[in-house]
Amino acid sequence: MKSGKNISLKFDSKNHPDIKKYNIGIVVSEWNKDITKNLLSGAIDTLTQHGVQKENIFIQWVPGSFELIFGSKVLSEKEFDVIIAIGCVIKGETDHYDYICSSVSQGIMQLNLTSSMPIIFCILTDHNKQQSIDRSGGKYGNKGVECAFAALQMLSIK
Ligand code: DLZ
Repeated sequence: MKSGKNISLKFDSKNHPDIKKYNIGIVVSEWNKDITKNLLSGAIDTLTQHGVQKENIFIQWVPGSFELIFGSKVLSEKEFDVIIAIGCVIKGETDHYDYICSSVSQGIMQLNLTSSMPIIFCILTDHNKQQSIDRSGGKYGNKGVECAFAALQMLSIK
């Protein structure tokens, strides 16, 4: 498997005895659900395998990636330690892709500046469906797994 950079190497759960206490919010987009559900299960499996309690993971579905911004904002006003925003934007025939990608990346970036918890960007921005399949449990791994590791690493900064 061609894996690229593996951010999981930087996280060692032995150094995080408090991991059982962490509350994690996940906002996930219904659009391209065949892809986002694989990203979601990759994230949940990784979090629980490293000691996060399943009952401490809250999942909020939203219609599309554009709504990840508001969904993340709402969760950022609650008692979570970290939020993961999961989506998949696939390029179509129009400029819609560019507007959604730009809005959601700017929106999540701004929330990271204003809220007291990190919001992890787990949003595929692909040119076609095959690229998304390859990155959601296919030949390039699962971005949901990587983003779960990013979330765990960011907890240690908090
Ligand atoms: C409308 C739309 C389109 C064309 N493509 C995608 C996509 O590839 N991925 C995605 O997550 N959402 C898409 N959407 C839906 C928008 O994100 C949003 O839900 C609607 O524009 C309603 O605000």
